[in-house]
Amino acid sequence: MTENPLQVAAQILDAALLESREVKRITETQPDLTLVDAYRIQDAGMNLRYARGEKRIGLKMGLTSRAKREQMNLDLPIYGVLTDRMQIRDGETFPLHGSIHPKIEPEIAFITGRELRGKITPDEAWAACTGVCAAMEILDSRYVGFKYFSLPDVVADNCSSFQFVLAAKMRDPREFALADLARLSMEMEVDGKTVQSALSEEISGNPVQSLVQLCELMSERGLAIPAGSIVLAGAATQAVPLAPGMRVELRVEKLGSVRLGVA
Ligand code: OOG
Ligand code: MG
Repeated sequence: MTENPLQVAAQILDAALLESREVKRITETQPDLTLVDAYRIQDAGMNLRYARGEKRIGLKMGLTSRAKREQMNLDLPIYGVLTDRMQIRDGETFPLHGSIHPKIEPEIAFITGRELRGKITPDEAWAACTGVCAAMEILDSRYVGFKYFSLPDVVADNCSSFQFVLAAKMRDPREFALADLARLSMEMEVDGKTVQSALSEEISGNPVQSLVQLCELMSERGLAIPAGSIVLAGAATQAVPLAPGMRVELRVEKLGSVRLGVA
């Protein structure tokens, strides 16, 4: 009997997640891995998590800013899945144990009010949102040294997703014109000192454009964004490594702030 290599890869990455340990890049053993098959590994990995009771509650876009594409040396937007167990509440403490080499990054999140499918315009995407807020994503690649240098590797690893935190205060999209979303200053502080800052336009030109791209990427696979999804638009700046005792805060103009402590 031959084992399905995509399923094997999913199991290797899942074991690394469960045991908080690094593994070799999948493309070291499967050098011809395509992006299409990498998403299949991601699906298989998520199925293992759903079988343990995790529920899908959203999606994340990655590599939607120049800063992130340069940091990771990769040049195409990608997407991953968010589950209920990945969510930390605003102001909570991140335990650090259980992670490998976590990094945090400043994001903007949307809540979708209806199913989105196929080619949509930014106006349609924005009209479908029922909430928008400041958010931070904690990444934790399962690969040695948080290095992968290939899109299929990072997609197979659910795009380095680990945890995320949404601002407790969700804003009503009707308070903002679509163009306003591209002009928000974002400042991420560690222990009261600014470590990263950017304008929200760094995210896809306008963070709503990330939602449009997500819809397109998913529809290429025959999928839709379900109503009620949390969608992370991708980081505006490079990610910052987490260390014990840090207090991290992201302030987004007009949206408010979101905080996280590190144990
Ligand atoms: C890939 C995930 C990128 C973002 O916001 O750009 C991402 C990585 O950096 O390992 O989440
Ligand atoms: Mg991110």
